[in-house]
Amino acid sequence: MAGEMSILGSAILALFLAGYLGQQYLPPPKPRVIGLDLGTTFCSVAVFHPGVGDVEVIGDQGGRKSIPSVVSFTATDVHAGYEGQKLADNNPHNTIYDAKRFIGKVFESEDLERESARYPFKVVNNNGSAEFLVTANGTLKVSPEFIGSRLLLKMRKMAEQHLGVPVLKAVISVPAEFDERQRNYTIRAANLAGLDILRVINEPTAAAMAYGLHKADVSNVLVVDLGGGTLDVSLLNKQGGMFLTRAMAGNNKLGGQDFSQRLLQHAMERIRQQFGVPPTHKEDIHRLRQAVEGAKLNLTIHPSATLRVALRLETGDPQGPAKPVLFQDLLTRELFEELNADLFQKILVPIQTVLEEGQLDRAEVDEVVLVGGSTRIPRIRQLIAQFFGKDPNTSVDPDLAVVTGVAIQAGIMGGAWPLQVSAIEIPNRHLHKTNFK
Ligand SMILES: *[C@@H]1O[C@H](CO)[C@@H](O)[C@H](O)[C@H]1NC(C)=O
Ligand SMILES: *[C@@H]1O[C@H](CO)[C@@H](O)[C@H](O)[C@H]1NC(C)=O
Ligand SMILES: *[C@@H]1O[C@H](CO)[C@@H](O)[C@H](O)[C@H]1NC(C)=O
Ligand SMILES: *[C@@H]1O[C@H](CO)[C@@H](O)[C@H](O)[C@H]1NC(C)=O
Ligand SMILES: CC(=O)N[C@H]1CO[C@H](CO)[C@@H](O)[C@@H]1O
Repeated sequence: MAGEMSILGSAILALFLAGYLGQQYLPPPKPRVIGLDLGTTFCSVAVFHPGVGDVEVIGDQGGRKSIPSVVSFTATDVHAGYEGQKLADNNPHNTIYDAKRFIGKVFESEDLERESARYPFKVVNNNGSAEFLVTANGTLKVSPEFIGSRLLLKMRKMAEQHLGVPVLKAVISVPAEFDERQRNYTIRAANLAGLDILRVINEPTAAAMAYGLHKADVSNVLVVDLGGGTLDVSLLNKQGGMFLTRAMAGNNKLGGQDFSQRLLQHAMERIRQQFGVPPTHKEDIHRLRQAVEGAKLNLTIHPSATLRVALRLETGDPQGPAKPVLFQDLLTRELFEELNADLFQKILVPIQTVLEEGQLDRAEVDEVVLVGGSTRIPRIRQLIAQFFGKDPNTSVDPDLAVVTGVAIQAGIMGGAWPLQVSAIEIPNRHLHKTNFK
């Protein structure tokens, strides 16, 4: 009997050992918790692979690592991401973007009217909450969280297709300034997409985690997030494994599109100088705008870029045909920096404010983290480096820093091995964001 027991015991032990050893050679388990960045203009989804300890950002059908935060309604379907954006020109009244600016927010009716005037689609007031009026398959009112849910559903499907397993759980990021209601409505958007949210994490905290700062020996982290239209600066203080947002400031009217606008104005003036008249055709201005956007991106890598755009100019004779011309102009990085010098300086204003409010000297900031595509601009990096007297952390793609950090948090929540310190946040209930215009 004792012998049998010991044989059985050995067998169990052998099985256990085989299982333990086998684990190291078997493919690691598929991640079951995804990390989501539901941005104002772009969204991304990523997972943490426990085996290799790497974050993988998941692409769409075209392999693109972010999708535009755009949802377009037609009579037969709802299109999210690039498919939605493609419809924007032909279906402007039913193509909703910037929904994040409305989610879970309570508006005074005048504020909402002012906001809605900025958009080609109709925003209506439902007892203080914003709703979008869509006329595709009949007329319907859709909520900002419904728009969010379509984007989240699209990303959930991208993840399921890529991983080959069903995905039901996620971690999601929100701006540090979001109040409890805005957080709740963001969770509701995820629930509508069939996702259970295990944790909501602040965007600047996620960016800090992307750099491994939750594990590093740092106490003060300053996060500069400069996107297409807004600048957000947050001062984080780490105590043990906890991130506390000490101060926030920003400028909700400063971003990449303002820098492009300066370049566009310059190009218009050059056209007037070369041909005597500025372009007036809508399509010409559209193409010029695209060329300028391309040149701006090139100037972050190269010292110069050439604008080359075919235009049809109206030369004064109202009956005469438009004159086809080829506009060519060399742009230098130096010129781009001159045109935007005053705007670039404005970036330092909220940085100074968070330091004052956090009662911290600039020398006490341990790490500076850059988020958002516009922080690729060399002059902006240089200004920030000069201000702090040290280089900012730039090794993570600034467009993917937030989703990378959210995926790390998702990996921790999913019980990924090796276990890591989780970034717990202290709620910033009484903190207010200072905004500059
Ligand atoms: C159009 O609306 C009707 C009524 O609300 C609904 O039953 C139908 O499923 C909708 N069709 C599509 C394609 O969304
Ligand atoms: C409108 O909102 C107020 C305050 O949030 C609430 O008390 C009231 O019940 C709401 N009315 C309707 C019709 O939903
Ligand atoms: C947010 O959701 C929680 C949990 O469902 C609830 O207790 C709380 O009252 C909600 N807060 C707001 C402001 O909606
Ligand atoms: C930007 O760079 C690419 C590749 O170097 C080039 O094909 C394109 O024409 C450039 N665009 C501008 C506006 O300089
Ligand atoms: C240039 C710079 O500051 N690099 C830092 C980025 O963050 C890591 C921590 O993960 C530091 O070790 C680097 O020195």
